[in-house]
Amino acid sequence: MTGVSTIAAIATGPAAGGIGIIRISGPEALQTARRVVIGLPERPSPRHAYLARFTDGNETVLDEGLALFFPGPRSFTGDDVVELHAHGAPRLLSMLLDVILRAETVRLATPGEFTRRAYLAGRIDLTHAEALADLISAESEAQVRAAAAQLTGEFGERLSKVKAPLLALQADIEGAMDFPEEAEGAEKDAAGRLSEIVKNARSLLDDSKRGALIRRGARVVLFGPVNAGKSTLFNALLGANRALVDEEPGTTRDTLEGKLELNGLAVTLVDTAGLRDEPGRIEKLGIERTKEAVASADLTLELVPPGAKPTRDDTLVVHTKIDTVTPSPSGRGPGVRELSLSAKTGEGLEALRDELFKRLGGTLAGAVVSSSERHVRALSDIVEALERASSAASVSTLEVVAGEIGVALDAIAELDGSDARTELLDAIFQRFCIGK
Ligand SMILES: Nc1nc2c(ncn2[C@@H]2O[C@H](COP(=O)(O)OP(=O)(O)OP(=O)(O)O)[C@@H](O)[C@H]2O)c(=O)[nH]1
Ligand SMILES: [Mg+2]
Repeated sequence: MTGVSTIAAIATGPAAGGIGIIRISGPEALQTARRVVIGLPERPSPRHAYLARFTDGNETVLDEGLALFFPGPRSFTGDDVVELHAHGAPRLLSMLLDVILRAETVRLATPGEFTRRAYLAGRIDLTHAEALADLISAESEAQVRAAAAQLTGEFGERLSKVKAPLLALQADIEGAMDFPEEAEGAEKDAAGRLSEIVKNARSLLDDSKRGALIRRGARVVLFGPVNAGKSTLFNALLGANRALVDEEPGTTRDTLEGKLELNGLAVTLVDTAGLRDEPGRIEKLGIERTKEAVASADLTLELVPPGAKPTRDDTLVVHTKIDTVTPSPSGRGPGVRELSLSAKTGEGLEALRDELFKRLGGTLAGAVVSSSERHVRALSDIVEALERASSAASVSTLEVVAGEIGVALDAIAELDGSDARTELLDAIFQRFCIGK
């Protein structure tokens, strides 16, 4: 016996639907399935869809559907797997699962346990498992695409283009340290080889950052003086009357969030309390929140009403209420794009949407290779260690260079799961739901 337990769970969502799937994985999968299935032959053909009847464990038939047998090791989890495709009635599925779980050798799967087994069996790697979790929780088209890009393994491929030459370099340096008479020129060569590796790591980091932004969605904050037209623009972009609008300055006191999708990119839009010199007590609290919102933004729009001037140079400037003035937006120098619009008439709104998409998503279908915040953090560590190794290569000893490369290699090992710690695994697989 393998010692692996047999697990079972409902693999489809909790709502009623056309089809509901119960998945059983482990050495007892087939025997267990027979508790509720009539119609599976003694030796079912692999991956064949058998017309089956599902019972209450006694003789009473409850439903009709399909039963499939995926013998290990060529199954998703690497164990024997049986899938029962019944109708998607939540009550029916839980009755069938109850009967299955009454078998002593079977227990309910924990969240993500099927995928965890697939990883442990070497069926998928860690980045693949995370991509699956992302795909399951994707809310926008761009999120689906980012997860898919990761699923195809492009990320792992590009990571290995950093890892392999780095391992080779480390081996050379250690050789040179052990045999100093041959070390001549190794330092010089190390710098050159490192700079190529750093370049690849950095570009992977940049692409992953963009992917992570797509995954969690971008935060766009509306910022500006009272009465600039923030709430009016907020409502116009959301296409709904979410925020109160009034000619009285200081209408908005709390931050307000709304979600929209820009050509498939998920965006959280944040309306904030307007700024002014002598705010009331509550308004002051609101302005504190405005500052926090701006600090957490991926992009801040500074709304400038007619007659006023932009105050920051890290924002996208939007001149408002152009229906009330003959346009003469103040420039910020060549090359800096400023927009003008009227949230009231809708003029300039399309150009704003285009500009937002350009700044946030760029070319979505392009070089998105990963969508994970974990990857971004790990890659930042890798790039930093490699940069330290690079500068050490020109001013310091080989030992120091080797030390920094070692740090980078450890971070890479953690990233691709070749040295994954248990708590890291827990954190990743807990993001799944039961049955996945
Ligand atoms: N003509 C015109 N009026 C506008 C436009 N946008 C907003 N307004 C008016 O300007 C006033 C203030 O608009 P709000 O959207 O509440 O401005 P705000 O920036 O949210 O103001 P606070 O919440 O007080 O900071 C309201 O009377 C709006 O109807 C516009 O594009 N054209
Ligand atoms: Mg407002």
